[in-house]
Amino acid sequence: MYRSMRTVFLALGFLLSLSATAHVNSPDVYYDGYAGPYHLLVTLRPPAVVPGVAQVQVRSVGNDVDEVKLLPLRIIGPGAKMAPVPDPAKRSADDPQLYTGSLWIMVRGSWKVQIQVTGQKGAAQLDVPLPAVSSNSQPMQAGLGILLAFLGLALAAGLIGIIVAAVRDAGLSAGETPAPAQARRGRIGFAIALVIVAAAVIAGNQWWGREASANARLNYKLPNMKPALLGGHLLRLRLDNPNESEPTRFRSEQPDRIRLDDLIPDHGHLMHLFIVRMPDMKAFWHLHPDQTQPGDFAQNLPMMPEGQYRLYGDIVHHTGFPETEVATVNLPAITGGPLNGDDAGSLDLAPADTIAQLSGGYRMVWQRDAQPFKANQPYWFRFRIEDKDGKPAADLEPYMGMPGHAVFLSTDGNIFAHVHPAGSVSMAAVSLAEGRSPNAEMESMDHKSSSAEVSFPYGFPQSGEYRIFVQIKRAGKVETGAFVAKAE
Ligand SMILES: [Cu+2]
Repeated sequence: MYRSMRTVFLALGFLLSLSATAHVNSPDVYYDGYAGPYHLLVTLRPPAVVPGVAQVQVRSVGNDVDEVKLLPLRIIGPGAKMAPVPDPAKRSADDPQLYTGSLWIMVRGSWKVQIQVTGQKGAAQLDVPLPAVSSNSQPMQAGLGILLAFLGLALAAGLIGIIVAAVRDAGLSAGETPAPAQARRGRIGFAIALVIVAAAVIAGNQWWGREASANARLNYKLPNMKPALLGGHLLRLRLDNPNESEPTRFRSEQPDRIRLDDLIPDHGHLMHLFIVRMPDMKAFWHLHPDQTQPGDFAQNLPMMPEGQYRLYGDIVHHTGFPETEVATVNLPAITGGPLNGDDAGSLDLAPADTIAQLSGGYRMVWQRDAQPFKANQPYWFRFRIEDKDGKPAADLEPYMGMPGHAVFLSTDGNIFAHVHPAGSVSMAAVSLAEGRSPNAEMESMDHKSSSAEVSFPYGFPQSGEYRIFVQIKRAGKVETGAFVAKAE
């Protein structure tokens, strides 16, 4: 029987109750950057519901900052230039290098927080991207609901009472009892007032219900891409766009979906695809599929053992809004071809506590202390590359314009973050936030790595077990180290 090409549609089942953009279930932004001469470590916690309040924490690495002000702005478009008055951040009483503040984010989408610093070396600023979505709807607390219902009932009864008194008693002098005609007018007034008040309450309830369901529809849903295997080694990915784009003025109108024809490259590629074998997480690849048409990507797979794999596809929209498209697939053994370009990975990674073996006797050493990690705390994850004699590696090269790339992944696969030395934000969004072209970040980057150490700012969003995959480039080859981590 002749079969030119066999298409196997793969089963996928990837349902998550939680969701977040730009990574999976890891919405907070950790950023290591410079406002002019001032070195800052920034943590942004977007609100769970938009409109809502974002929490901002700015830590000055040096001792030279006097004042920090915060300003939320859209990344692109007219809103990017319409600056409201910045809010001063509060300096911590116990830690003078720590500044905190909160900002109202009124609309979902691609934001940045402008951090204005004044200090001993003058004034400077840093723009940090902040993607904001509603990830859930807060139901009203039962106690508050009962209280408000009771108060509402009292208001309605009071209104009816006032109307009855007005039509029945207004013409009477004090102590006089209403005549039968007035009492009848009172009863008619009562009936009419009851109908009007009841109609107002029912209409109000329906209006509120429509608003609430419109809000629930605006909750961010994690996009599930659809994978298919063609010809035994070509992975085709059809992206999913389950979310609406900008909020429409009238929510009952049919809203637009987030577009997929507006993707911009992030550190050189339209998609960064991470493939991790489950549940052992010993096989890991960082690949860069080609876009065949808007919303469709294709990737030639390397040699892969049969098994279940989790896929995480990072993309960035023209607004700087990042998303991670996810899928779970069962793949047969794939003969595959050699990796090329920036594609890299390994099919047999033993996870290390602190020392990961690289090729040629080199090692990647995690510079961690014995302290356990606490969830939602910013940390610097530092890794030193050393040669077989334990001396710092002298031949590190940039990999896609950066000293290193890291993936933080919970062992159940439900928390994923793709992090760089500058932090957990999309590098394309950083360039846009600074008013430059999306790939300016790469071009401006220092193309020699002078240090044998690479560091990543990040915080675990929840307690649990994690794997950290760290990729560096040395002697023309990308190497991956895998580490186990636990957050409390
Ligand atoms: Cu990367």
